[in-house]
Amino acid sequence: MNLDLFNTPPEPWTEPLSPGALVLRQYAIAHTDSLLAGIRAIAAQAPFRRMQTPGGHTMSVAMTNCGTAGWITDCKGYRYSSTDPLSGQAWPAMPADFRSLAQAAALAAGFPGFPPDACLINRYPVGAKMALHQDRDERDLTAPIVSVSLGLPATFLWGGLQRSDKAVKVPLLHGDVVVWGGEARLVFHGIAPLKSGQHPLLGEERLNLTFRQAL
Ligand code: MD3
Ligand code: FE
Repeated sequence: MNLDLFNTPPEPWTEPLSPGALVLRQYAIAHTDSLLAGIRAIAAQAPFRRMQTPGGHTMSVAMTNCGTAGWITDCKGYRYSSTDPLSGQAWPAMPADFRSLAQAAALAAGFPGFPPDACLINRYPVGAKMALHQDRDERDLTAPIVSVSLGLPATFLWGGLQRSDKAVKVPLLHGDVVVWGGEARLVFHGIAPLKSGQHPLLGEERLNLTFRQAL
């Protein structure tokens, strides 16, 4: 009989979302402390900032990056840059444990040898959202993207290959990892406005890391 219901953290479990997309529930939970320490150090060098879209809007999500490339947007468009436009300096290096977590998750989802060179870090305060979009600024669209969710829960919107395709809602919780590749790589996706709440470690905030092979 198993009476140890409370002391042992659950093993991660997987939920296929659609062909090419696999949710690894709680896969990052044991790495929470090192991820948060890493993000804190990265943000000390390259602060979170709300970027401008080419259409002239300010994003509700604040962003920073680590790695040899970082995703940016401004009035000139979306792209990867090897330097942080705020400082003119290289982005902070990607911590080795960030890279190995992303690589192990990709392998678990059937994408061996994933070499992420960019990690975009998104910070959502309550009410922040991300409109439906495709990620297509990366050079090699056959490489997957690995995402890690921390803090408050979010409703992920999972659409189709056309912007007009109806989106399915998928809850993403603290510690969940999703690997998006193959047929899922160019699917339209977004995040519904973050609902208010209190996370024991992150308070009124959600963080999301996306690991990419950008260059
Ligand atoms: C599916 N971020 O940064 S993570 C993004 O929670 C982004 O901050 C969301 O969409 C967030 O571009 C969603 C899940 C995600 C990330 C990238 C994808 C899903 C994806 C790329 C292709 C397909
Ligand atoms: Fe995206």
